[in-house]
Amino acid sequence: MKPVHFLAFVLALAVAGTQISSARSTYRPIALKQFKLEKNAAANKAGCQFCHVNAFGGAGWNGFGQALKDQLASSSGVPQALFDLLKKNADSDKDGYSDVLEVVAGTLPGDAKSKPSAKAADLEAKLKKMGGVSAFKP
Ligand SMILES: [Ca+2]
Repeated sequence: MKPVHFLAFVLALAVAGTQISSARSTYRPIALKQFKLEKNAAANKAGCQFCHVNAFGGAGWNGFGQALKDQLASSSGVPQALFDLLKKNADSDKDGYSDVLEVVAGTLPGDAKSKPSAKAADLEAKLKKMGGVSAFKP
């Protein structure tokens, strides 16, 4: 590879890296803080797969990510959209646990393979103790 080609390659990688990290730096910290996700929670460790199919983000959203994209059209800003989405009490990945209960458990609401080990009734009791879905209000 000629030095000029190598330089172009490195530059392309840097631009791609910036684009990939831009969504992460915009949405991910908001969701982690708003959803009070602990560092060891599956949802925290999963990185971009909280919403994206791909671990590094980009096109391809899971059920929760697609629902968030749709919600962003009618909510004002990301935090409000996240809250409005949880209030719908939907089960984006159809694993039997609503998105809000998965947030309480720290699992991925858009990945049916990631689901809480606790019973839904126990998670609902925990959510109620937290003040209900309002615990995730921005
Ligand atoms: Ca679910």
